[in-house]
Order: sequence, then structure tokens, then C-alpha cells
Amino acid sequence: MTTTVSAAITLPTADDLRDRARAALSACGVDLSLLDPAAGPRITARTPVTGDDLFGYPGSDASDVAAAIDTAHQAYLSWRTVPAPARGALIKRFGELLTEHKADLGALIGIEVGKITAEALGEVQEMIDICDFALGLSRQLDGRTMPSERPGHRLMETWHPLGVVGVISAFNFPAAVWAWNTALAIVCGDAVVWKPSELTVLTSAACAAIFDRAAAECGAPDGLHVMVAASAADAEVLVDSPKVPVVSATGSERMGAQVAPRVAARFGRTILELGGNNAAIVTPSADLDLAVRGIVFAAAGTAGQRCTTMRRVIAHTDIADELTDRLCEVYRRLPVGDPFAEGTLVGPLIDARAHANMVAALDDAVAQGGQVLAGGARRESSDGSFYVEPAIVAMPAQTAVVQRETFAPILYVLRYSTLAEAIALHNDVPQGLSSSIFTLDQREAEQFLAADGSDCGIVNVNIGTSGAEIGGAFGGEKTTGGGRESGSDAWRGYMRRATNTINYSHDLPLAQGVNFG
Ligand code: UN1
Repeated sequence: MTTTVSAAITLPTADDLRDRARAALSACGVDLSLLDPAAGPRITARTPVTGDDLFGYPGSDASDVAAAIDTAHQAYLSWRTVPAPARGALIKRFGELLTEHKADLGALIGIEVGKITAEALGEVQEMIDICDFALGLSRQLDGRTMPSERPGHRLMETWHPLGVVGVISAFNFPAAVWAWNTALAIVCGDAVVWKPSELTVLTSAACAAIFDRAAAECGAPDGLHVMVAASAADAEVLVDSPKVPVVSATGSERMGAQVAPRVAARFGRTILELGGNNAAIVTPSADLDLAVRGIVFAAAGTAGQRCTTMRRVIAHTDIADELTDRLCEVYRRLPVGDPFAEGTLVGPLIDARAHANMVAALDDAVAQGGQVLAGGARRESSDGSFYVEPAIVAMPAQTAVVQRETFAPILYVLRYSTLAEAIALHNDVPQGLSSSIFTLDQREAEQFLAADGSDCGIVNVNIGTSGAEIGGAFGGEKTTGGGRESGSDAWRGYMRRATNTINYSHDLPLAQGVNFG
């Protein structure tokens, strides 16, 4: 399946991308003298757009990570005493600066991740939205009061900051997922040490510089947020440090399986957002126009590199042929190419490894009885860049390849006859992040939403699996890790709960009516 089709892709030059990156970094407040350091550990910033290395950036080693944790812990000790609404003022300013630098951050995300401009700007908008949300939250970190069983007593809950939150983020949402965690953690009174993906160090440096500016303007303690450009091995300090009560990690199931037991062994808390193997069930009553649009955005958008990307369609036999034909027809016309060019909808894969994984998955699918109906080929471009045509593969059954997450634009199509069979197929994968059903039949929709319906953390009706709003809690079950970030009451994951019983009487009645002399 390693076919390369000849319609060559025209790309910007690496020098052009370097110039754009320098301009955006400088506008965001990153000291350009950091680029291409002469000595010390170093990370290489690269672009998937052309496949070229862009700059060197100073790396952090394990001792830097330990020092960052100490600094952040000190900052937390004073930050936790700042009233939450005053903490919100910092996030308000941060959101304003993000708005001001939306285009700069969008450019960096485009350069380092290869997202098309609309999606790169969408990611920054998601950061601005979470700031709005966290600002409101800063006046709503509410606890309950419960009736006490004892006269003259009050029972209530208060919520307090926890300490340093370790944030480990992935390349595909280099800015927004960090912002979900950081905006909430800061409003909750925590400090943050951030280990971004090594693939997106420039975007991360720009985000950190913008945050630092907001923090300085608002008089926040130094070191409230520290970014460490560390390797996964050096970042293990973050995983093991007892001074990091919460580790919020986004990435592969393999990474989560390493991080979670180590944090648990020291009784730390994790917020995990790991793999997804998201599906849509399309029923006979579905509005197929809507379904096609929703599926194409979710399956081919971001070149299949979202954790929420749709990887499976489970189509009723009555409409499966028509749906598949229509999807293939759209797939054959999808504009693949330079993410900065107007009209492009599918940018590059992140790197050679991602492409090798896609090729291997397509080979496995064919060996397991699949038939590639559209796409799958690599388009001719520069040597180090990987532009692929999103693929649709008809599968006779939910074989091993369909059950694993391949972080590339491959959409497997399966067929079903009864809704019970469709839901069983839907849930028969290890992951449990996002899901959707396309139907105009309320009974079918409700069955999918019910306790014995979709087993995912995100369950949608008549929209695709990706592109969640920040207002809801984001995350999923099973090997997705069980964490919840972003909206709703996800903030509670960044705080500790204290149960308070207050006696305002002159007596000392004991609970449960216990008489103690
Ligand atoms: C991710 O891919 O890690 O729902 C996050 C979505 C985005 C977030 C994706 N709001 O697709």
C-alpha cells in the first residue's frame, strides 16, 4: 500500500516558514536569542509542512524539571491564598492576550502541527473560550451544605487548591489542551509545570511567554507556570515527584499505562486523556447529507490526528452502499496539501512514523479482509513531508486492526442489521472517548444515549465525534483513561475537598447518637 500518486503538492519554503515562525514567536514575547542555542541540551523544532528542521531550542533536563517543580511549589504557596476571583483576573488577561495573538499562535500551530489555518485558529479560539469559562468559574468554585443530624451544627464542603499540577500534552492539540488544564488549575489556586510534546516546542514557548506576560501584569508570583522542554525520560521527575499531586496527561494509551501506575503508587491523582477509537452509527432514518458532512469533518479533518477523530462508521445495511458511495465521492475530491493554502482541507501527517503506521494499518486491514474503497496513497511532496489521501476501508468484521487506534485518516466501514448489534459493535473496542449516532428516530437516539448504549465519555446525536465545545466535560472511559478536562465540573479534579462540621451550640452531641460517658 505504499503507493505514491504523482499530483505533486506545492509547498512553501523552509526559509519562509522560519521567517513566519520568528515573526510569530517575537510577537508573542519569545526571546529569539533562545533559538539555535550554542550549548546545552537542545530540542529541534521541525515542521511537517515541508519536513525541514527549523530551529534548535534549549532543552530541559531532569534537574531542570525538579527545579521547575520547586519553583512552582513556592509560587503555589502564595497563590493559594489569593482569592479565587482575583485569580480569575489573571485568566481574564491571559484570554485577552490570546485574542490579541490569535493569528500568531495559529501560524505556529500551522507550522509545527500542519493544521489548516481554520483549524489552527479554532484551536486558539478554544483557548480563549476556556479562559472565559475559567473566569466565570473563579466566582463559582462552590461547595455544598448538607443538613447536619446534630442540633446546632452545620455540615458543609469547601474546595481548596492541591499544589503543582503536572501537564503533559500531545503534539496534535499543542495549545488548547494545555490551556484547558492551565486555565482551570490557575483559577483553582494551583501552579503548573508543563511538559509539552517535543514536536511542538515553538508553539509551547509562545503559549508560555503569553501566560508569563499576563502573570507579570497581574502581579502573580514568579514560577506560577513553568514550561519544561524536556524529553519523556527527563519528564519522569514530574510523574514521580510527591510535590506534584495531580498529573494531567494527554497522549497514547501506552504512555498512560506507564504514567498512571507510577502516579498511583505515590497516591497522586491522574487526569488521563488517552486513545480514542470513535465511531458513528448511521441508521436507516439518518439525514444522509448531514451524516456525510459530519463524518468527513470528523474522519478526514486534522488529517485524522485528533483523539476524537472518527475511525469507524457502523452503517445499517439498507443505507450502507449509498452512504459509502457518497463518502468515497467526497473523499476523492478532498483538497490535500499545503495547510496554509486557501482551500486546503487536509494537511500533512506529523512525521514519517505516522505515515509508516498508516501504511501498516492499511496493509493489516487488507490482510484481514478489508477493501480500500478510496484514498490511502501518499501524495508526492518533499522527502520529509507526508501528505496522504484520507482512506475509506470496507471491513467484513471488526478485526484487530479496527480495534486499535491508528493516528491517521483511515475510516473503517462496518455494516449492521439491528441497533443492538450496532451498539455491541460500537462498544467492542478497548477505547471509550467519543461516539455519535446519525438518526432521526428518537427511539434510536435515546437507546444510544442510555446506560446500555454508547459506553463513551462523549455521546453525540447527529453531529460527528470531534469538535467538542469547552463547556462540557471532555474525556472518556476504558483505555481512554477516565479523566475529565475542560468544562462542567472538571475543575474539581484540580482541587481537594474538605468536609467541615461546625458546632455553634453549647453541647457536644456525637454523630450516630453515640453516648460517650
Ligand atoms: C484532542 O484531540 O486531544 O473535541 C483534543 C475536539 C477538540 C479537542 C480534541 N475540541 O475534537
